[in-house]
Amino acid sequence: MHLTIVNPNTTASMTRTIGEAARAVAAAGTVIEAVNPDHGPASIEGYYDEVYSIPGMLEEMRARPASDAFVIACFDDTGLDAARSLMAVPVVGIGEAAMHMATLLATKFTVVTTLAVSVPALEHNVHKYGFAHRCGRVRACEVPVLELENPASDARARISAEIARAKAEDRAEAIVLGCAGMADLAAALSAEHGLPVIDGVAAAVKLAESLHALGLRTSKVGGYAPPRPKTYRGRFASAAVSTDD
Ligand code: 5HY
Repeated sequence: MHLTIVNPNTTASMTRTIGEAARAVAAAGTVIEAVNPDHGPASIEGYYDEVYSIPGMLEEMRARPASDAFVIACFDDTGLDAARSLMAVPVVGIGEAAMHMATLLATKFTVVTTLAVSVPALEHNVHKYGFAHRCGRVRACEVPVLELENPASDARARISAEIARAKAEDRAEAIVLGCAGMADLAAALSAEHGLPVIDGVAAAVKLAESLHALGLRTSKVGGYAPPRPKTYRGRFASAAVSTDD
């Protein structure tokens, strides 16, 4: 299968880290293409960044009609519903995928994300996905997204310290890493803390492969029905869909 991973921010080095994490778990025969838009925020931290990352992300998907599935590699599941409306093939968000995996392994999990500004949107997703009774807390380790890329930063130590607090205070039985940029830290942190630490990129790749292998596609009955053809004006004119789409 051809699986496209879209990093909705515009930081190519982060897209490379995400692509490597995806290829590390992909099945034989899964071709991974990791891409990011050229325009939009360098990182997504909060609602404002999120909104400006979505048009570029959707354009990257629309430019790849031959892809068998898509993964949105931002833990906020940026524009997930819009992408599922636009695309016929499965679209998996790394946030939702990681939370599903966590509930298969533990009665209670904690999400450890980057900055406090990201927490409300993630708490909203926890409720939206029906995991409010399984997620003890969404915590921020106060490491900016792009600091995850800096080998000299103390990012890993700060994430590890937050995991220790989650075990002690939330009675967390599993940890969900709340940023795509943490993808390469899961195995080491799991070994260090003796519990499952779940990376959403890997979880989403395996779920996308499963949906494809089962021949399952997004329902076009109801909320994810294709966007209706209509006029889009100004700089978004090209976002309009037609009956040929
Ligand atoms: C992410 N931001 O996974 C989110 C994490 C966050 O640019 N990639 C980003 O902090 O919301």
